[in-house]
Amino acid sequence: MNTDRPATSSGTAVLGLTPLDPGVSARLRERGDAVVLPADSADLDAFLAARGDDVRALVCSGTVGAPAALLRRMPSLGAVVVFGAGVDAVDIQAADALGVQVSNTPDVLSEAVADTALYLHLETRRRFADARRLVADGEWARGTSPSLTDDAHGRRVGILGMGRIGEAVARRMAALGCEVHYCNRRPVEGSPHRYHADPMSLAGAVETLVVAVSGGPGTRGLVGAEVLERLGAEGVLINMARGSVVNEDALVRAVQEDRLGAVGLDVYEDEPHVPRALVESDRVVALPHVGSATTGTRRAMRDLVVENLERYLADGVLVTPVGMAGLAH
Ligand code: 8YV
Repeated sequence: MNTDRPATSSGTAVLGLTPLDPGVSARLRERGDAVVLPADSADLDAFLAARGDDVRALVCSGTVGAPAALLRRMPSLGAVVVFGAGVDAVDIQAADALGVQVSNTPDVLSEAVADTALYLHLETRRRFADARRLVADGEWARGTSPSLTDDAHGRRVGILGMGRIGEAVARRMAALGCEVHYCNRRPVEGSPHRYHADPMSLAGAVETLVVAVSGGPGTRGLVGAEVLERLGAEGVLINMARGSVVNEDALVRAVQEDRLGAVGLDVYEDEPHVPRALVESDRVVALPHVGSATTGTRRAMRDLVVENLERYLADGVLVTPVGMAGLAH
């Protein structure tokens, strides 16, 4: 980290980039020293040209972040405060080189995101939404029988990335009587689950593969055509981490060619765009990135964002800083 830049630099403004959690935007707008502007807008461009020098802290979401070019337009910037656990939308390397600290909102969302993985696991196996539709459409009353589905309990489930969210997913799967396998940079000490050193080995050992690893350059395309092939035509892929971790073209091909049993997705490569082939396939359960979208979790994330911002502005320290080392897979 470049330490030339003083922790509390001379500018005064806070810049919030939308789309951003409405509660965070509202909290920023209440401040006398903050502006909230849409990312990639002419207004932002004009603001940065006139007042880019004043910005000390940037607040953004986990998906609309801060590329190097944006960071460079704010020479007094000392901190990027991210509303989300994933900071892959921020150019961490550029931030580090510029002496800009980055914070995220870890822990507070792990349980909600793991609930989403559990839902996708249940849904890809039990197809409750299809069954529900039979009732809602009156088909059941007209005599249509629900189809038989697959058991969700007792499966061999692989978790790619045994961080805080991965651990929370593992607990849920273990409660369903599933045999949990995982792949991580290194084995987790004391873990009762089966370790695999690489995604190929993990995919070959399980029936359902859950992607729970952080996004970013270190994990881009980690789940590619070969891993999907290894998972096999009966296998299920679940991703509620980052779209970039899965090669979406390879996923689309596997779905189109019936080379995967089912897919449960909450994240995509180019959100909010979901490839038609995925939307239209009966094998795919697709959610609109709602992993952490509960009132309580979002409130906790919001509080942590505000805490990070205030602490940074007061004494140049972030409460939940992200280290470079924590990012690579
Ligand atoms: C949020 C997320 O939906 O935490 C993350 O990394 O992707 C989600 O919790 C996102 O940050 C909202 O902007």
